[in-house]
Amino acid sequence: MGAFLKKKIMVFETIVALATAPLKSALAIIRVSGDDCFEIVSKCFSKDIRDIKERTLLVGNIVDNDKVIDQVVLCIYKGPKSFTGEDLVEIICHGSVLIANEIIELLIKHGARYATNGEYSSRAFLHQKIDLIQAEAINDVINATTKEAKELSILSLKGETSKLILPIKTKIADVLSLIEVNIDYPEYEDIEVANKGHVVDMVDALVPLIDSLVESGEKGLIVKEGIKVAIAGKPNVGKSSLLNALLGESKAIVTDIAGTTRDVVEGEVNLNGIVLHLLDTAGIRESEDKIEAIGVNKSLDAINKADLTLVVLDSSKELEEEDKQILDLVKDKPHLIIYNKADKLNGTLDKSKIYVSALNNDLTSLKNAVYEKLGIKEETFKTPSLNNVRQLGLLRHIKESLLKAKEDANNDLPIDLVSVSILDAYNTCLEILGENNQNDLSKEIFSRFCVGK
Ligand SMILES: Nc1nc2c(ncn2[C@@H]2O[C@H](COP(=O)(O)OP(=O)(O)OP(=O)(O)O)[C@@H](O)[C@H]2O)c(=O)[nH]1
Ligand SMILES: [Mg+2]
Repeated sequence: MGAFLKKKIMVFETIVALATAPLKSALAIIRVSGDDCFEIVSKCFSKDIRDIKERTLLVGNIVDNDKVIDQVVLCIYKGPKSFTGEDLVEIICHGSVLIANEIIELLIKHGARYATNGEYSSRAFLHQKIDLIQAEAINDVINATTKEAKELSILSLKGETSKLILPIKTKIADVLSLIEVNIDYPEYEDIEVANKGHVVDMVDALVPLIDSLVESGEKGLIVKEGIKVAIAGKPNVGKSSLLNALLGESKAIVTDIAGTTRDVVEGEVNLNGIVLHLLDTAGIRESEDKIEAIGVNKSLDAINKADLTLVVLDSSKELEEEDKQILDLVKDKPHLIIYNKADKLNGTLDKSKIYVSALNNDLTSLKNAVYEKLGIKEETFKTPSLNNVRQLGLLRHIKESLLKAKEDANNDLPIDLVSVSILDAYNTCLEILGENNQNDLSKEIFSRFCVGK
């Protein structure tokens, strides 16, 4: 009865979508997955695949009644041994958009429906083929714009990232199980009494671990998504020249007239694996000119939105009041001070300052400084990390819950009340992985103690 009900409730409609880009190419792949996959494909294929039990490749024709639409290869995966965990067929057809659309329409006519975004991955997650971190990683692999971001996402896809949360989950479960067993089975005298020390020790051990995971996650996020960098300064210091030099193309207009740039000019550059989303801004100064004043406001806005601001100064001139005002504006935000026009200087340069020459394309010290500022090292690219906003937010939540539990324990609250925050931290660990928390803790308890043997 139970299995019957489950089957009735969990109906997985058969979905279809083009897995490759909708462009003219040698081949295209159409994916079909779901409860009636083999049934539906059989209605449009020259062979009956309904009884296939093993992974198989078949050559044949896609047919609409007597009309042959294309000669194709079917990759047939019998669930649960498939990406989605369901019966799945990949139809490899000729790479014409017309043919692919015709096949998809035919499958829809026979009962499939077009898949929504990410539905194959969500099916894989629902059938526990992958956890939530791996599902998110699929998207990251597809969207990666640098080799480094792709490699980092592959680590998550392989499950390396999911492993990071396990020691935390286990340590929390140890203490939580002890508390639960104390409360639920007071008659078991040989079980250690859960006390404040257990909680404090656990929290003290886990907080540094969580802090380091947050730190590496934030760096991973930078590798994956890059950072927004505003180039700011007073007029004529060489901001647009710097943008152009970093991009390796003449994107922004450069003249010797102060106030050349009005709108924000954007560009993207891959700096040894980190994507910098650059925003060249209008020179900041008081201006009576209406258009320039609007440009200056946009500059201030760009500085506010940026993850890092490069404040550009003209190293061949004395610092002026306008430079000081801009430096004051960014003093509490991440910034680097860049001394441009170094080609005009004679004599030795101050090693503690970042000198560049946008004119001569001499930017090495700037590139190194950006790397140093972000704390990115070679190993960042190879270290698995919980590196998306959802995962980082949940990690921070675990820390807060644990600190609350420690505070409650130190205030000598009864242990069952202290356990409320610990349970919250535990459930948040499960949430990171997308696990169902219904029976998880009782499994933990039974696996740790001999209760109910
Ligand atoms: N010698 C030298 N001249 C430079 C350098 N960088 C820029 N310049 C010159 O400085 C002048 C101003 O350059 P821009 O890049 O337009 O300066 P900007 O800061 O964007 O100016 P606004 O858009 O007006 O705010 C131009 O004549 C550039 O050729 C440099 O590194 N060395
Ligand atoms: Mg400019």
